[in-house]
Amino acid sequence: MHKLVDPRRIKPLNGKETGRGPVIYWMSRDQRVEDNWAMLYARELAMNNKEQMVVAFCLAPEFLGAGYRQFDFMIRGLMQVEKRLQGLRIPFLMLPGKPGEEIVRFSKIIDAGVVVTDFDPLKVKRGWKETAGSNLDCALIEVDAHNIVPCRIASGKMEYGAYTLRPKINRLLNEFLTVFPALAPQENEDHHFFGTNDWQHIHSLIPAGSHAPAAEWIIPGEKAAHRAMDLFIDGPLDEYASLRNDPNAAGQSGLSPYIHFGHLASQRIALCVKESRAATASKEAFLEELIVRKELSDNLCLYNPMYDSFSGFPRWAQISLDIHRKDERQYLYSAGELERSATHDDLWNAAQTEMVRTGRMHGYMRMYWAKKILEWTKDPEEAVKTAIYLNDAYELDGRDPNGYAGIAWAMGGLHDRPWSERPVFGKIRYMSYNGCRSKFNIRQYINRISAMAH
Ligand code: FAD
Ligand code: FO1
Repeated sequence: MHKLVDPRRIKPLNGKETGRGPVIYWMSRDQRVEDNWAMLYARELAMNNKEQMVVAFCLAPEFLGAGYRQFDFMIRGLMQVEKRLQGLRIPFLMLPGKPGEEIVRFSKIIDAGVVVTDFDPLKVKRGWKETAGSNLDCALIEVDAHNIVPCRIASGKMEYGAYTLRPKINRLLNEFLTVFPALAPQENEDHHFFGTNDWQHIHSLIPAGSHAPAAEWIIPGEKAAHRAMDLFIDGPLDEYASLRNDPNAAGQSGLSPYIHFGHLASQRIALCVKESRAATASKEAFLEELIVRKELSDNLCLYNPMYDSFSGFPRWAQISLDIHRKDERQYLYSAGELERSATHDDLWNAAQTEMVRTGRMHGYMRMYWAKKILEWTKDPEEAVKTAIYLNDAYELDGRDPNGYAGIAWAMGGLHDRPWSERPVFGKIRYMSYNGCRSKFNIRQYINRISAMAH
C-alpha cells in the first residue's frame, strides 16, 4: 500500500465505500497540479486500486460575489492545470453548474469508485459537499491540501488567537512541513474518453455585469506563482520584518491571490523560505503570517459558523460595541459612497481606489480601511456586511477565510484583546489618520495611487 499522504490529512465525509471504478479528484480550493496532497491521494488510490484517475472542477454560476476579475484569473489558471495534466495523461474536466449536483452526475456517468476533494472550511463549500456526499453512490473523501498542519489536527476547537494556536502548530510542524512527492503520470490513459474543454464557452459563463476589470499586475497559474515566489525570496523577503507595514515599500510578497486560488502551496513557500539566506528575523516574521496567521483563519471558519457576522465576534467585543451602538457618528457613509471612495479621508479613499483599480490593497491599509468602515457606518452589522461586500467584490484574494478573519479582527476584536474604551469602537483596537502619518509617508502613498488612478 503506497503511503504518499499522511492519513491525518484525510477525512471520509459520507461514510460510503470506495468501490471499483475510476478515481475522481474534485478540485476546488487547491487549483494546482504539483504540491497538492488531494491530487497525490487520488493518484495513490488509483494506483492501489489499479483504476484510472480523472480531475474535475465544478464551475459555480457565481461564488460569493466574485466577478469578471476573479473568474478570469481563476479560469486562466485552470487552463494551465489542464495542460499540465495532459502531460501526465490525466484528464481534466470543467463541469459548469451547481457543484454539489454536477459532480454527482459526472460520477454516475463514469461509474466512479471514489471522489476525493480538497479541504475548505467555508460554509458554501461545506454545503456543496453535504449535497454531493449524500447523493453519491461512492465514498467522498476530503484531504487538507491547504494547511501545512491539517486544520482538524492542529486544533479541535476555535482558538482565541495566534498565541494559543502557535504552540499547537509548532509542535507538529516538523511532521508536516515535509517535501512533496512528485505526481506520477498515468500509463495507458484512454484520453479520448473525455475530450478537451471548450474554454471559449467556459469564459462566456463568467457572471455578466461584474464591474471590476481584470488585474493587470499579476499573471495567473502555477508557473507564474513560482516565479513570483522566487522573486520575493531573492529580494524583498530579506527586509520583510522592517518593510512589511510600509505601504510605500514593496515589502509584502504579493502572493495572496496565488495562495487563495491554490496556484501555490503555502507549504512550498515555507520550505523555500526556510532554505533561503534572507535575514532570520524576516524569515520568522514572514512564516508567522504564512503559517500561524493563515492557518488561524481556517481554524476560525471551521469552528465558528458565524465567521462572517457580528454575532461571530468574541463576547467581550459584542458587549462593548453594543454599549456604544448609539454613539454619534462624526461621519456616516453609505456602502455606495464608500465604494466610490467618496469620504472626507484622502488616505482611506486612496486605499479604496487601489483596491477597486488593481484588485489588491496593502496589508497595513486593509486594517485602517476596515476600522474606518466600522467608524463611519450606522452600526457594526452594517459595517461587517459592507466590508465583506467590498473586499469580496474587488480583492483578487477575497472570498477567503483570511478575509473573514481580517475583517472580524479589525472590527470585532477577533484574535485580539480589549483596548482602552472610546466612542463607537468601545474596546476595539483603534487606528487613526495621524497614527498612519507617524508610521509612513501618507502623502507619497496617496500621490502614487492617484497617479495610477488617472
Ligand atoms: P504577505 O505579508 O506577503 O504574507 C504572505 C501570506 O501570509 C499571505 O498571502 C497570507 O496567506 C498570509 N497572511 C499574511 N498576513 C495575514 C493575515 N493578517 N491574516 C491571515 N493570513 C495572512 N488575506 C487574504 O488572503 N484575503 C483577504 O480577503 C484578506 N482580507 C483582509 C481584510 C482585512 C480587513 C485585513 C486586516 C486583512 C485581510 N487579509 C486578507 C490578510 C492580509 O492582509 C493579506 O493576506 C495580505 O495582505 C496579502 O498580501 P501578501 O500575500 O503580499 O502578504
Ligand atoms: N471554487 C470552485 O470549486 N468552483 C468555482 O467556480 C469557484 C469560483 C471562485 C471564484 C472566486 C473565488 O475567489 C473563489 C472561487 N472558488 C471556486 C473557490 C476558491 O477556490 C476557494 O476554495 C475559496 O474561495 C477559499 O476557500
